[in-house]
Amino acid sequence: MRDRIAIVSILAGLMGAGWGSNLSGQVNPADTSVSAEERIRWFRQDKLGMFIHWGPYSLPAGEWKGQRVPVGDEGEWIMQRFNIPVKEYREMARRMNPVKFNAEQWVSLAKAAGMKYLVITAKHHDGFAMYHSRVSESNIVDWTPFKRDPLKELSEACRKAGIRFCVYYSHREDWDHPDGYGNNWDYDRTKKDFERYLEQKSKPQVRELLTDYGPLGLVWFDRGLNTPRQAQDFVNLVRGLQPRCLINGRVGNYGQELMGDYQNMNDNGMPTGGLEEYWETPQTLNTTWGYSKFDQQWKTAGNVIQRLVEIVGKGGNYLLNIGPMADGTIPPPSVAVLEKVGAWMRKNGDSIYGTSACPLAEFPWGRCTVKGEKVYLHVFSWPADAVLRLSGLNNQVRSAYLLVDPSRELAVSRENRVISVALPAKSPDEDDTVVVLDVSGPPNADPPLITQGSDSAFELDYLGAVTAGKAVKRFNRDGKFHISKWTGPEDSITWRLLVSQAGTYKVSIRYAARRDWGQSKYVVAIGPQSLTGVVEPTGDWYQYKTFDLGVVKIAKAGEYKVAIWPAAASDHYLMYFQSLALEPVL
Ligand code: FHN
Repeated sequence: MRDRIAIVSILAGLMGAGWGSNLSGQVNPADTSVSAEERIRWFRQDKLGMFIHWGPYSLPAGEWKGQRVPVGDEGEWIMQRFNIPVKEYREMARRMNPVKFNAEQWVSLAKAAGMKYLVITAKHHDGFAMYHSRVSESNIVDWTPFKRDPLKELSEACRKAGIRFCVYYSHREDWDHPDGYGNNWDYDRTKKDFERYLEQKSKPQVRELLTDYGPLGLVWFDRGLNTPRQAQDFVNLVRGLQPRCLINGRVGNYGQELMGDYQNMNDNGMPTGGLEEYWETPQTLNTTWGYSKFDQQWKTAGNVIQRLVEIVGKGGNYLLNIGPMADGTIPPPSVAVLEKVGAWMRKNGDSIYGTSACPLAEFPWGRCTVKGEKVYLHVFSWPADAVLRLSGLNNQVRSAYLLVDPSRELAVSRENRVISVALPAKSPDEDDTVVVLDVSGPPNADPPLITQGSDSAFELDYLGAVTAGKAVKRFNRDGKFHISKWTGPEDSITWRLLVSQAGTYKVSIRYAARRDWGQSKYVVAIGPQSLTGVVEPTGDWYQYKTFDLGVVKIAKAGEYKVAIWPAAASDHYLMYFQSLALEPVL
């Protein structure tokens, strides 16, 4: 389908990026008592959290009646993998007696590793509550000889240590409750009343957690719900009882608009770069979340440090998981890795906490983070000639030094656009040595100059784009990235293009637009020329389609600016923009 073409003038207002989330892509309603920005402040500062998967599944530890959960698969899914009947699973859970559990030790390990928040499985998919629930007898206090409430003890230890206490809650999946999602081996799927499960167990348990454990940093929901309305109920429940408590992105359905306070990457996921909304990636220290006696595929401290830097350098948070054993022991290899990470964090934490995404492109030798007037260069591979080179930074460099040795200044020179820093001959830290550049003003860089591909075409997507106004680069929870939240002419996306081949180019745009977003007009400006498109609905949520926009003539080679913006203000997003293609017409 061909969109309407018209010549219009170019306009692209620049304003600060906007944040927030809502259910439908309609413009956000006014916030309630605590603003979204206020709520998420600690999360932006803290960057690193401890995730803990702990429940009755830690007892079989990856083995059930001689059958093994293969290494690489998830030990906490053992009940579902071997279709263990609820009755048998509950009998097994009776033996859970974590006499070695020591809340203060767990919390002090998190603290020593530089972690600032702790998220523990209050109930995983097996339906067993690791706290004293009055809603279901299937809980560690009433069902096991342990009789203690580990969440109570952990919440108190966290408070004492200044760590934010948070809970994971599996709100959809529940293999114990007859109406919960997922157990179709004990219960007939066709007879299930999922709403009844939500009302009888899921919501009352979330209410207990929000009522009995003091202020929670966040409730970490998992695997989404079936409808936006169901998810909104959980959002309202949390907001009503603890307005300061964060809600992660998985509260809502995966294929739908974000409803929580921030996005979660897929498990162990990593964006290519440059997201402009808050996000967090959960990752586990080996390959299972819950303890498995077979899984010895431990990440090294170096892996964890570099991963942390990469995530923080792209603007995200890192939630790193451990799977304690059934008796409450944290596997010694996890302890060893976390202690090493902690040793690095004690020396280099300034380059992580409170930093934001690096405005520069990725370097072959490492990554960067920024804070105030400082650029932290994280060197993973020490240059053979001991000279660190970087380009693209517009600021003047006042001084450079190693974060671990601020008294010794490093020589800096600049030739054309390349800054060189003279390093010591040997790397002081093989995992990551941090070089600090003290710069004039907030660090800034030119947007990347996009060059033509081998077929002479341009594919312009979120990566090289510069957003302005409310337009935001986002993760769509289906594993793809797009730009949205733009509603008016002041919200724009721009790119810098280096055209080496003059000629005629066919222009096409790829986006998703909800059914009620049709008829909105938008402008695509390519140098001095522009085209106007009319949004065509593509279906519900993230069904991306490509539309031809027409052709433009580029008379001579050179640098051009390409921009897109909504032609008029509206009360909904323009589209979920994915890419703009320019293909030469031969
Ligand atoms: O199914 C779970 C899995 O067991 C684990 O809890 C992870 C952690 O992010 N979340 C789910 C899968 O995405």
